[in-house]
Amino acid sequence: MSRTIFDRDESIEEDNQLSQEVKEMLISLPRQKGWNTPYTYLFHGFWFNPKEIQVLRTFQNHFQAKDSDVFVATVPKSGTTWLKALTFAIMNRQHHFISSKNHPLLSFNPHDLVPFVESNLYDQHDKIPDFSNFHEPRLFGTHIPFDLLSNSIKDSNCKIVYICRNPFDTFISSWNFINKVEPPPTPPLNLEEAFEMYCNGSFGRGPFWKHMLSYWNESKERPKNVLFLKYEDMKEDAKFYLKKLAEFLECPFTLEEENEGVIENIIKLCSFEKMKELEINKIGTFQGFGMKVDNKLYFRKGEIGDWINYLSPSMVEKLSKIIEEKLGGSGLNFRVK
Ligand code: PAP
Repeated sequence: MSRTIFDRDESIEEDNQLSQEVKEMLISLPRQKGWNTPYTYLFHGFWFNPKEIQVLRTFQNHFQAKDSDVFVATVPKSGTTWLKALTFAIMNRQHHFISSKNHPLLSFNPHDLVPFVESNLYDQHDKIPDFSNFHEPRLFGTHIPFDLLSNSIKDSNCKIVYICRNPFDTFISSWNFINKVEPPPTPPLNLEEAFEMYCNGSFGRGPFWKHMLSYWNESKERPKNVLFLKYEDMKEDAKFYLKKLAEFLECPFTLEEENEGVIENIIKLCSFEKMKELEINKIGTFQGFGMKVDNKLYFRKGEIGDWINYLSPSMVEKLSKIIEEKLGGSGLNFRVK
């Protein structure tokens, strides 16, 4: 049912970045208070701010997938930057030798090398991106849940690598991040308020459990097209998962490469410690999702279990119950420490 004139979201009425179609659609969508906008809206089961819905519509309507495309997909703060770096390094190792002093990952942030389709490419509703100078296979990033990807992607043979992370660390990483971006939420979003939003699904491309399940289920149905990885597994045995990733991308490491230490060199090049110390990641900035972000914010601690320093016992109990209720029985579980 449409809202009355007294329930208007005035912030969208004068927003010329929103098309008339999206403005009209928003009137009838369920909504609640957003963390960076007056309202966040429930669009096909997921919570987005108005600009994100606009971008999604433009992307869904116009993106033409190619069978050779590769997507790195994530819930924010699950290891996106790391997986973008690893995937870029693996896919481009014939042109960009891993041990080269000029490797692009030494002078660019992974988000500059692997653009987000929704924020860097389809961020204007009246302008369609030009892909003519993209090399193939094209490599993109996205935070869009599988269900909302364009049909063109779902119908194609392209490959999607998904990484997720235990929800405790994902939440703490997100909360630390969003209070430091430009513009920051005003007033700052406190931990308790953000936690309630995370638990009800409206924070961090949520509900997080639906986001994860959308890719988890697809990876079971179409394992040749969707590879499902976990941050904690990658931390524990990066070599094993790098080999798996390269095989999935149909560019497996040769015996010669293995003997030359190429896998170890990729792990080192993309390690948290190495990337954090690069000049570009100390002083550079990234523009995306309507925010200006200092690259250094993408490299905070890179640990498993930092949530222990933030969450109260009752918060842990509440989130554990949600995880059990929403993901129990799916076969998807996490190491949290
Ligand atoms: P995004 O979704 O906004 O791109 P994303 O890269 O997924 O962010 O998340 C950042 C987290 O990954 C940070 O976690 P933390 O807040 O718990 O510290 C960051 O430290 C971690 N991270 C970034 N790069 C790496 C890396 N090379 N290896 C391991 N973890 C990393």
